[in-house]
Amino acid sequence: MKKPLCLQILVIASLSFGVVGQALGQVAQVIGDGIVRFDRSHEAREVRKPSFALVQEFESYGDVGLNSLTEVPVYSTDAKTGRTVASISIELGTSLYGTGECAGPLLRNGFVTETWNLDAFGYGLDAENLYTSHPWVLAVRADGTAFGVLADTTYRCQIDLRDGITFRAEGGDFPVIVIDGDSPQEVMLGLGKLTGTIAMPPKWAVGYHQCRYSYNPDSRVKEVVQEFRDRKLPADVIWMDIDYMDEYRVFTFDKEQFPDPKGLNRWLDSKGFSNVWMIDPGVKDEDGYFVSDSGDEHDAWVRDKDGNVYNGEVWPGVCVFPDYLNKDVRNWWAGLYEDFMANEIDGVWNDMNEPAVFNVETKTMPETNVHRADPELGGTDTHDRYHNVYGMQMIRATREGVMATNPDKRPFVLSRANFIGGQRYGATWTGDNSANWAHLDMSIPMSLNLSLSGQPFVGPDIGGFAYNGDGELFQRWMGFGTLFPFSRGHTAKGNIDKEPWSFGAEVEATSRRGLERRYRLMPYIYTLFKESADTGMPIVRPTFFADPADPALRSEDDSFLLGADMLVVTKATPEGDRVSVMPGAVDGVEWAEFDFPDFESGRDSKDANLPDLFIRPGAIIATAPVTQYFGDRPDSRDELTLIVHLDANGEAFGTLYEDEGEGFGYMLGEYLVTNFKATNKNGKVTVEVVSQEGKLEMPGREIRVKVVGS
Ligand code: NBV
Repeated sequence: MKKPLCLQILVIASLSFGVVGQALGQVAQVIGDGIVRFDRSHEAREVRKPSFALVQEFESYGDVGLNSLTEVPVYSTDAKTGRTVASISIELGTSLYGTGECAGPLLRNGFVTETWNLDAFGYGLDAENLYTSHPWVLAVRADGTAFGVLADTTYRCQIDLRDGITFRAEGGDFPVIVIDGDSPQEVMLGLGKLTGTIAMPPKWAVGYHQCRYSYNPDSRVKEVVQEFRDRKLPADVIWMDIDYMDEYRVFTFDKEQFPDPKGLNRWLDSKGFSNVWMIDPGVKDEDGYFVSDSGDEHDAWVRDKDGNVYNGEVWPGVCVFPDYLNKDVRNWWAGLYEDFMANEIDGVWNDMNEPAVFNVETKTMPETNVHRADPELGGTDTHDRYHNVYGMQMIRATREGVMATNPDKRPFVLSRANFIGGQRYGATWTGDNSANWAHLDMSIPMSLNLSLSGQPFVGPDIGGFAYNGDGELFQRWMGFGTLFPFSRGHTAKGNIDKEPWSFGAEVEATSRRGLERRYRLMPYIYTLFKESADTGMPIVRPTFFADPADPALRSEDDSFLLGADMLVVTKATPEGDRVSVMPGAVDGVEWAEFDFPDFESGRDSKDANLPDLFIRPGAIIATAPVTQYFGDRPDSRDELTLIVHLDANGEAFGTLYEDEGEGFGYMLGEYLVTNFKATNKNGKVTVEVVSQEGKLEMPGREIRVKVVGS
């Protein structure tokens, strides 16, 4: 349903910002179903810069008259700053979301953010820009219909939501793309088509990850891993932070502390642990160091405005920075992963790629530095244009390198900096947060708004990176952090230990239950990853997705939806006393609470530090027995427990996606999609398989059914 014509001309707020040259010369072309691209003028369209956000060049289906469109940006120029301004007014009752990685609450009306990737250690609630850039706003109208607006520019861009939606960007005119939809979900599907989706990760990456800055030497890594197994705390991944390197030289190993990385990785593998190792962009500028030397040979470095190789200080001291905007440089960088990955490395963590530079006020390289970008990316130009995509192009190259080395494995790359569309190359996390209640609280909306900006593979440092915090905070954070798409505990150097057992038996028990919940829900969560990879739908979604027309849900951000069928109600205050707004009943049937019996005792047990879980009326959620890691029990696919909550018609439906969890066989049909239907016939609930698709064999499995809510 498209809304009636409402041309929003002469946007109110603009006047107070000293607008000149305001004109309605903009042109529009349809580039997809419900997707329109606007340019400021015919001339602006002619010189439009290549897009980094879009997954491909979108052919226009033809020009469209502005009169036939619902949402039309009005362009102007800010007299003071010279920035190009594009504004869209909003109807009363419209709620605004997205804007990427932003501190503060879920609902963004009234906030200003700026796209400028920044190393923001210890950021606060009022931070205007953080590590990633997403010039994108999702607008949900009062009636639950929605639209999304993308300012397709890589330059520094202010997103001002104080009065409607206004983008103010440096670097000249930029296109604005509007996606119109019947619902916010439909807009998210449009964003997925436009900017691409995540690739299916290896299943181990969907498990729990344990990190700290740093686990060193290698004996400490082993100790931590052994504790997880001895204490039966499910986990899949251990991370090697920067201290494994030889004096922070990337692609090297400290000979004393990590003398045998391959041996370590093999040992980890024997314990069912996958490994992720860090690589930063800053390369120590040093003759005789192979990365520095071969980068010199490849003329790989970003240059300053005078044409000299740019030097900036980071961990190893004076560094040079690869120019990832250039294809030859990306290929060279990708090639460095061959020997590195040969140490049986599973995943790569690209940190500091805003890029972060020490000892300068801006915390990054000068905007006048020069990138020799590929012609298709826009050609040679200054850093102000390419700053926000530097990290994105780094992980693009990393991913290519990892894939070239291990062509039969699914790559896993985590990046701190990124740009909208960068979900195609890697996952992200919310950077250096702090161990306090404000950050615990904020980690929910931050993950949700990133999800609503096209990046579904996301989560915070569980437990908080900066500072210690205490057991209470840690256990509450583990309680819901184990239900985020990217689930990783992490902490900074010098802090106390923050493993699940570090705060005593009670915190360990809560953490274990949280982890066991994640592994029990793995069939459901993995199915959500597949849905996201196929369509762009977020994995965690705001609660208002349950009923986008319900105004009471619009600012609810203590709870979140995991997929469409499950609601997670957290306790985000120390007292656990804030009451979440629940989605209303569906045709008279309420969402039903459910839980899993305690793994050890088999008894139902309620843990006040864990979030409450609810299932949607009419849904079936597939769950599995607890495993300690992916591949722990290859036969565990054989047992399923279907949690069923019947709707008003006495029916429920659910989907389960399964594949090998690794490799690309699934692309050739080696998968199994099973659609279940539950029916209540005279008080007896029967579940049947209504359809199946894919070549993978259905195990002769035992399926248990647990009906809840009645
Ligand atoms: O590599 C060390 C840390 C890392 O643990 C953290 O997660 C990153 O966000 N890194 C930043 C550099 C130093 C931060 C103080």
